[in-house]
Amino acid sequence: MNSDNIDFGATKPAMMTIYDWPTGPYPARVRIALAEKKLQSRVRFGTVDLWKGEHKKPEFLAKNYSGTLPVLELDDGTFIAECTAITEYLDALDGAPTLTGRTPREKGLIHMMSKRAELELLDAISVYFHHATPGLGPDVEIYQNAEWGFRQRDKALRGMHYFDAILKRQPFVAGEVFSMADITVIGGLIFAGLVKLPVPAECGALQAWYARMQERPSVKNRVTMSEPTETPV
Ligand code: GTS
Repeated sequence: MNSDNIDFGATKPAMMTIYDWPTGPYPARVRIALAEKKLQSRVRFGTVDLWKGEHKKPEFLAKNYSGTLPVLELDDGTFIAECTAITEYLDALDGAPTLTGRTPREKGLIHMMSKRAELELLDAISVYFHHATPGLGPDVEIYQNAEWGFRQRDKALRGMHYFDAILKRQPFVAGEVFSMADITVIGGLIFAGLVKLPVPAECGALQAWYARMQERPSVKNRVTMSEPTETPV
């Protein structure tokens, strides 16, 4: 049986490995997706210490050329990096996608909004963290450009206003259902919390949506990865 074929009958399903840092905002995206898909029992986790720069060492770069977390390893030794790609893989495993779109229209909207959440929020905060704050420390942050970092911080704040406007008119980031796009914005707001960049007070819809998202077991239990209980709709 290869990694793509899940046999929930007699054959034991193949195990996967996630290399990540348990409290990281990008790792959170994949951890939330795993829990939403109820795949916790199919994965083991390998910790890569960001603060020691383990993600930039040759051993890890052999798994992911980009030197970033998370990375998924399949039981046949295939490595899949990039949160969007990993989420696509996990969502496709059971043949019943719930996070990346059921119809062509849903797929298009979810991918657009998830990419927008990366560009306008999550990746921008990441640049701010790595360039305009001490980031992961002088041994890891070998090049910093504070001006670029502060520009990206301001971009992220504008992004928060954008997503606030979106969430004023619809319950979820890509429309009527919870999706990968919500998970990407959640990753952005987790990172915003870590770098102490609060959601502006006037972004009430974004704040209310985030409070709702934090009630989801997948979000609440992302660090411990304990099994979910009831997931609110
Ligand atoms: N485009 C990548 C993805 O979507 O997977 C970005 C991944 C990413 O930046 N991951 C962070 C990382 O490796 C992990 S965390 O900061 O969220 O924990 N950062 C380390 C670095 O040096 O960029």
